[in-house]
Amino acid sequence: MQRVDISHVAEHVGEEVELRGWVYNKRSSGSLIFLIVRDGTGFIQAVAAKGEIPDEDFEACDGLTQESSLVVRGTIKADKRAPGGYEVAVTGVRPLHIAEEYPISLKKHGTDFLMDWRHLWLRTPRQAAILRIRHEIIGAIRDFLDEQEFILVDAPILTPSACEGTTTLFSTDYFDSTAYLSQSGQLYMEAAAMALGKVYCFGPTFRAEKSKTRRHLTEFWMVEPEMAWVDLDGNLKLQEDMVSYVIQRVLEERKSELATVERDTGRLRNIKPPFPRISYDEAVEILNKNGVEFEWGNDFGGGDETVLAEQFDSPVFVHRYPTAIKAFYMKPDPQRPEVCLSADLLAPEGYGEIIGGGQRIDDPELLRLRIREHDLPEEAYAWYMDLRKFGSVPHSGFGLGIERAVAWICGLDHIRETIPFPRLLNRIYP
Ligand code: NSS
Repeated sequence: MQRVDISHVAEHVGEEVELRGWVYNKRSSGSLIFLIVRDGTGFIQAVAAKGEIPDEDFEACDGLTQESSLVVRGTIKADKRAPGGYEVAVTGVRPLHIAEEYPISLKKHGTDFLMDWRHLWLRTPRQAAILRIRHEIIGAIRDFLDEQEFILVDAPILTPSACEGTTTLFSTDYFDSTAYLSQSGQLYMEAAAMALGKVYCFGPTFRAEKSKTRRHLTEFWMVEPEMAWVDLDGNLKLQEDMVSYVIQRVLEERKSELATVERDTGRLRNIKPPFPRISYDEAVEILNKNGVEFEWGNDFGGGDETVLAEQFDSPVFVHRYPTAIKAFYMKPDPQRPEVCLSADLLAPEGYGEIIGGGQRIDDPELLRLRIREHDLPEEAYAWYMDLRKFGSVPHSGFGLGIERAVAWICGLDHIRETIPFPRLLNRIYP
């Protein structure tokens, strides 16, 4: 008998097939048992009728509990009333494992409770849909960059130096010395861009964030393109093209998942390049006009980003932040060195910064000065300095936080549902 995935039952109407999966739900009305079976590819109702299947199979069916694993044989029928449009008329059932009492019932639970059972919570339709959308987003980013002839270069996770400031470093013993978990692959991508031109890394990054917010994880995934011979403008162009491509692809390929997470897709549909660009100075004016007390020279908080993003329908770039509040590698604007050639991309609907990036310092003397000003150990950055000693060129890049993008595209309240096993200030289990 042919074994099929639930996602392919439409091709087998009228045939007797075998499905393998888990019991999502069970109801019975005496002589009929209705099972909702899920197999990872979909959900389908399977109906077992007493007298029409062997008694022992009917009894086995009766003994199934929520999340028991099983093999079901039956005939696929098209049925307009059935969710998904198809149903199985059961001809046989073989339980594989009878599940213990399942902690997650189909009623509503609090998020903290569900997070303790995250390893099982992933089985529910909403969580599975989020993971599928995450998969599509990652696939779309990779396809977009590969199509533009970027080369994927893997950055190390254990590093001797900080990229994004020393306050959020996770350190670990490294034999007789100390290593840090990577906050960003950027510095290594700068080396790779000088070797290969256009490159990107995609991997996990770590920050000991003490902030307990809806937007911060301590372990998150980042895609980081880096390009030789590209300035701030070219960098922003790539970002708006990439983000627009990703949105349109998810809208096209993941309609049912977006419906499962109840995403209102109206505002996503209009996202097309170019995105509006405002300077940090203009952003401060907007904040002040909207009654937010904000002084030039500070960094934006989550609330400030929301006010700024609310002024626009699409994501908005904020460029030329004060040099003093940005990372050591940001190139000062030659016209006005107190601001730098950096830009963040703020997502609409209160999702805040999803991309940070900019043009890098290419002058060796200035870079050395900045490393000193930021009190960074020069020895650890000697290799990075070399990139400016041997054929320095203008270059730029950015980092897109995958989880922030997933939260926005799925319309989620909190970043913790965007990653299979979130790592937060107060959570490292499961
Ligand atoms: O600190 S960033 O703004 N920039 C960098 O790390 C650069 N080194 C990237 C580069 O130019 N190659 O972080 C980039 C993005 C940011 O916009 C967020 O989307 C995400 O990384 N990010 C985070 N996501 C989740 N949790 C935390 N804690 C977090 N921190 C940054």
